[in-house]
Amino acid sequence: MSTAADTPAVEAETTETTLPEYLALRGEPVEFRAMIRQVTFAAKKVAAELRVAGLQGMLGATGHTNVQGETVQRLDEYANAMFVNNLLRNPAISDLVSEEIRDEMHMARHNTGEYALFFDPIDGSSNLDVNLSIGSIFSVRRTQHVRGDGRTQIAAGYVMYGPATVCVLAMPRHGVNLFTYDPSIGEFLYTRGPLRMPEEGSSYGANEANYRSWSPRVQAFVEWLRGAAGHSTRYSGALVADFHRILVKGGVYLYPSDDRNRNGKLRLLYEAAPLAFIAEIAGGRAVSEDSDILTIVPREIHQRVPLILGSATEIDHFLPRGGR
Ligand code: AHM
Ligand code: MG
Repeated sequence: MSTAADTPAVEAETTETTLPEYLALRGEPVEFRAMIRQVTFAAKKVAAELRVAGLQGMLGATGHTNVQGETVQRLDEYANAMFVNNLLRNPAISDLVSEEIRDEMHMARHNTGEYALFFDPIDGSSNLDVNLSIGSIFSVRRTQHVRGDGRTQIAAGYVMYGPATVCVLAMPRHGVNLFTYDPSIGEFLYTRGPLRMPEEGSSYGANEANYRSWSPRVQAFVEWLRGAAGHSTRYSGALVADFHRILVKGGVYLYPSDDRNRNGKLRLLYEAAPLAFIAEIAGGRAVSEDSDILTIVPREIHQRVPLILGSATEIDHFLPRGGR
């Protein structure tokens, strides 16, 4: 008969724990671990390609536009293929939704798969040709919740390709944890967590060229940030990079609606909702102009939403009294 003394203690993660080992230690099912391994495999290929893209003629546009009418960069296409080709092999995934693909991919041969995966293979594409930080965003749901609101996500994360390549993974049971890619061994290693977003920050990020076409409410909010709140501006052109700053240091990111982007610019399912999910688990919050991002039920897979995302203090200030 075994006794408590025979039960091995649950090993705690260290900076030598790889991401797959971390998920195994936390008791995540093998199918889920395989899916995250495939996501990070695609991200490792993207990170490797980014380092040599300028030498291999992989920068610049492909000459076509995607379903959103945006110019597709060569690396958008490469990253999308990396994600799709890897994930297609996983029988646990029955649905894929990508920023770069017009329709949801339902894998008929994987009809019993339990997961749906949403992703933006390259977020911040305008930074590609100038060698600045970009990211990949992903979100996992159970298949039956493909069209559910953001609270049906079971995990979300991103990989940021900056001076270091890092993966942030959020799961309600384990919080938000950070892994750093060590290219010498080809692994993402546990670095720290669970992360808490500071209650208040000292910077905000927005494309202020759009200021004149923002609503008076958004303009007043930005005036408060610049004035009474004493915030500085930090805007990189890549949502993942701007969000990562806010996750670590606090603050607020906003892409509200404007004359060109009547419903905002960012897409609900693979940009706004995953980052809102990560923010909420870390103690922050995300709203569209009038509702909580995580309560929005999508009407279509590439739907856009206004997004205001960040620390509790800043979001509280933005919301009318009843929404706090
Ligand atoms: P992308 O996924 O096609 O690159 O678009 C999303 C990007 C965000 O990363 C970024 O915050 C925003 O669009 C920048 O938009 P703008 O150039 O209008 O400031
Ligand atoms: Mg994007």
